[in-house]
Amino acid sequence: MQKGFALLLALMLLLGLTGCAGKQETEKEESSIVVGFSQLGAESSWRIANTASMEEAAKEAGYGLMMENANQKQEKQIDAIRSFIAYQVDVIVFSPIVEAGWDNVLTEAKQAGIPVILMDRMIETEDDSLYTAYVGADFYAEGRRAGEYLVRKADDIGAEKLRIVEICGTEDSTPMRDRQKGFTDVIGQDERFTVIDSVDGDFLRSKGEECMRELLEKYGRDGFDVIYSHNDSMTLGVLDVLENTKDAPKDLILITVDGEKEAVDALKAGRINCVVQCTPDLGPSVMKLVGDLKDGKKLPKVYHPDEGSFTDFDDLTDSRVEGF
Ligand code: GYE
Repeated sequence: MQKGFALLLALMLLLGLTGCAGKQETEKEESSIVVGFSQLGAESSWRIANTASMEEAAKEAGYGLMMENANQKQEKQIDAIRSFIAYQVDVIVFSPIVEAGWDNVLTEAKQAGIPVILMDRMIETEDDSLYTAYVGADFYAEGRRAGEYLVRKADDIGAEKLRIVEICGTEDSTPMRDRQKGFTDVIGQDERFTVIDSVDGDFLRSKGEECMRELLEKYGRDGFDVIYSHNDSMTLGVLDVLENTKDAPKDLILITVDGEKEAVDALKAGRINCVVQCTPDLGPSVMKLVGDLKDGKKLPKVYHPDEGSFTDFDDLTDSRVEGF
């Protein structure tokens, strides 16, 4: 009874949030499942595509989706999760902006008997029972792929010494930590490579641009040979600077992660050297797990999509070389 009332409230909120018209209203009312989804922000094309993937997959599955966007604020995500608990949604899905600081709110969800699926990013906790499953990329493997590309490139051009600058994603987030670690684990033992600086670009194009300006000022045109950037948005910011700088460095090796269309096009145009893929299309896998939960199935604790990379060693005219 209480749950039914909560569901009704949840649907009212959902309709209020999305401004749905009559037909959709009927569709949602028929749905027996409501998913509360806390998205962390809208910082990149990856994130925007990820939000769309969640919305489409929920619609396809016939589930109600209550979505709150936290605009990059952890407190807002915590508030959203609390409101989902109050509404007694059936499942909570969220993409944690950083790894630490979730134990309290997730304990509240657990006590309310609401399963939690982590989507895209991981949390740091001693208690694995606070989430039912994780759906998202293997960021460590992505970092390794970036490093492996660089080793191959250095072999290919016969480089003896390469100075690397790393532009990092949001501090203390899973992709930032693991993309860094995977990369360093591959190149760390090889004397040809030195990471001379690691700067914070917060996954934003505007910050990527700012970082690049500062790096050029600090090290000069010939002060570094490689940029390893943790996402495409920041890389595109770097390219904006290169395009508008007279006397810009010429043979910079640019390695990026995500695989959005603009970055893959830049790879094809010879302006980027390597794009490590990270798919934002996680909605269908998440909704599949929601369905499995509803059917009482046991979920795998971790699900990673298959991913690869596109590089200047590939045949870039192949139609499979495509961005999202
Ligand atoms: O690479 C970046 C986004 O968590 C995988 O977040 C995601 C990352 C993605 O802002 O573009």
